[in-house]
Amino acid sequence: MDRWFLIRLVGMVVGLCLVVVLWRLGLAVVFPGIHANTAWTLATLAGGTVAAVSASYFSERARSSMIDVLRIKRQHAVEEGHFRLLADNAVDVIGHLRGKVLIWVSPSVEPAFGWPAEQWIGTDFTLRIHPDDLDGVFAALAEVSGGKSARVRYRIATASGDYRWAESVGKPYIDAQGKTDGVTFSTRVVDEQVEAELQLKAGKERFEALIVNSPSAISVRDLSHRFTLVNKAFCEMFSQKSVDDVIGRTEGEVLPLDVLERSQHAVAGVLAWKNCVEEESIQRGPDLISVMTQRFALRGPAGGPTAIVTMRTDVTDRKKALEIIAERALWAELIGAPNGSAERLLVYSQPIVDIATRQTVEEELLVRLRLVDTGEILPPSQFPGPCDNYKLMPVIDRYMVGCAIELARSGRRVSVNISGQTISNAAAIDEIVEMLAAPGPEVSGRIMVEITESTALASPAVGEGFSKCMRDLGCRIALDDFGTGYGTFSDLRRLHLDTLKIDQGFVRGMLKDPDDERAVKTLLSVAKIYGLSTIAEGVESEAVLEGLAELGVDRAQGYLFGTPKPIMK
Ligand code: G
Ligand code: MN
Repeated sequence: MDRWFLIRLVGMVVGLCLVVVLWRLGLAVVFPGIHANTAWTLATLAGGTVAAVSASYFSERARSSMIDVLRIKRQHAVEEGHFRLLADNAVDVIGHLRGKVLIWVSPSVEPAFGWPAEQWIGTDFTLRIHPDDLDGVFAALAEVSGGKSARVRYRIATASGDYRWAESVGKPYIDAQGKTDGVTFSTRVVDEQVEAELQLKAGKERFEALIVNSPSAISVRDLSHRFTLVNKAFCEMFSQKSVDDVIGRTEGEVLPLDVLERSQHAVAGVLAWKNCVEEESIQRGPDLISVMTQRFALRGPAGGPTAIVTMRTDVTDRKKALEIIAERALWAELIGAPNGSAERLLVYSQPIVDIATRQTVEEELLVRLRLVDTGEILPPSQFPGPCDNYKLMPVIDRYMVGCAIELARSGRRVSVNISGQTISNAAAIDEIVEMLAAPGPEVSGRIMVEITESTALASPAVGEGFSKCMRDLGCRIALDDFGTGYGTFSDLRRLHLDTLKIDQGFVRGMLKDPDDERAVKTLLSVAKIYGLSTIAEGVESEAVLEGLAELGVDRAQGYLFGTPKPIMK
């Protein structure tokens, strides 16, 4: 029995008495002659009736308010059931935090982090958070205590000893009385999302590193012609101070006029999905460079263009290389190399005379190039193409060795020059060795191979190997232009030489210049020490020949005996 019921009961008794007394007084006033007993009886009857009517009225009201209470209670029960159902089956972890202590958490905490809910409830939640993430969580909690809702991403320790990424949304918990009581939160595991985001970030970083370090000039501009991204190579190509300096400016403010015009023209094509690759010439500092320019549009999800990417690659060197290849092919054709006919290469020869007998004992084969157009005949020093740039000397030397073999077969003693390019080309040497080996030692014994001092000693091992190879084949080896290089005598010893050819620079002036004479004498003494025969080159006068005879030089070559002439077969 509650208090309200007692109060209501007392109220009703007092009310009934009051009503009866009022009726009694009322009857006495209306009917002054009424008998007292009759008046009390009537008053009691009337009061009873009022009491009955009001009691029935009030009990009806009480009943309906009772129904309301029951209805609300039932509704609460349903709602609570719903809530339990949700809480028990939620994928997200939901909970209630008071201060740092977890006062309730949904059972879904167990599949998410590994311990059953009971082991979470009543514990300090912050102890389970990765130390590096605590600041973020506290900041979020502070925001919630300020009445707002907050979202935070952090790592939670799991029963298996590692951490999982979680994302929580929290808001103040308002109780039935409207008071704030801690924080309610909903948490979901976002490991996969975090992993994907990290990968995306790493991918983005790699992409940016590629752009920054690319040797191509890369620029991205938006649809209002403003640069949103450029790299260092771009700044270098267009003489801009820095990347930051360019970003935000328009193409018109950065690019030279001619480049700008081409860009504007090309963009129309890019937007129309055209494949845009073109060659540009760009003034870069004092140089005009060749650039290959590629452009494409970046497009949004619906396919509309959002930006234009331009990549410019400096292909000047590549272009030069291609030009060299083309020119080499032209020269190769000029000397007749491709079909082996070599009709433009001429073979000249110059006699080499024994000083004692004045007899021609052998001849040096000298190559000449006849220019088909003009008929001009050039010595090797004027073959700029094949000799210097285009590495065609092996082709020429092979041809000359072929001629030497042919002449040697017919009994002539010949001397043939082999260039440095050929000696350092293993394939060319293999071919020459094969050629010289074929006719046998009788023929190769009539052939002398000339290599210059600088060629032979450029790579001593290669020179040594080559000279040994030639000697094994039965050829003799002469060191050409002797005295012009910087080889030491011991270097020379390793070269398996037979003959030293004293350079014409010393011979021609030896009667006038005592230095030249001394040089000739020195070179001769070297030859004597090593037991090598000698040939003096560039002998143009009788007087020089006499001088050489006195010094004891073995053979001589020069205009005195004849200029180089086409070989007579
Ligand atoms: O380095 P080598 O000996 O291979 O050089 C021979 C070159 O010297 C030939 O091209 C030839 O034309 C040139 N030559 C040959 N004899 C003489 C000469 O007596 N005087 C001059 N000035 N040049 C000569
Ligand atoms: Mn020579």
